[in-house]
Amino acid sequence: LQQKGCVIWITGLSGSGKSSVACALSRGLHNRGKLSYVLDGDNVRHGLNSDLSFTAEDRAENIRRIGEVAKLFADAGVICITSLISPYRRERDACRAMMTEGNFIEVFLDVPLHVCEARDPKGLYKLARSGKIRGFTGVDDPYEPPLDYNTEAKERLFVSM
Ligand code: GGZ
Repeated sequence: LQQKGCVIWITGLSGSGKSSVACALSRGLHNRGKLSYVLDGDNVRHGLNSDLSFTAEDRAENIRRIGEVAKLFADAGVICITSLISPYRRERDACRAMMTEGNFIEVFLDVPLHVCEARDPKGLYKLARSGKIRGFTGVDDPYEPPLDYNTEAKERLFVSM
């Protein structure tokens, strides 16, 4: 396998399109003969992270574990694409710090809350607004966007979709 592994870390609100972008990216890489693997927060929460809730502590642990697994994939030469909200800057930075410089690419899907909320693919925002779900990211739980992200790269990603 002539390929250097890395982590492409996609972060953003629920409904911002993380899973879709991850899937499209993985397909694009496959078409170019590159081996990739998607770690999706929602999926991993059914298995490895089924013991975790959405408290701040458990979200931090969710991010940490997915970071560790992503590093294993990258060490094995795979392009590991993660798609979880990962709302905390500190935990995302800790994942970056585990990796060799340049092998961790953070991609922020900068989609305004009102757009995510209008999409509401699973009806979760509606439940959060009516108080049936508490601690929903963007509604009554925090999301910390990356600082100093490269808007040019954001546009490139947008164009290539
Ligand atoms: C945010 C929640 C919540 C709460 C359930 N807050 O859009 P989805 O539905 O399919 O993906 C979301 C997913 C978030 O899990 P993550 O592992 O990505 O989150 S984190 O990184 O913060 O640990 C959403 C659904 O689970 N979901 N309850 N309270 N999203």
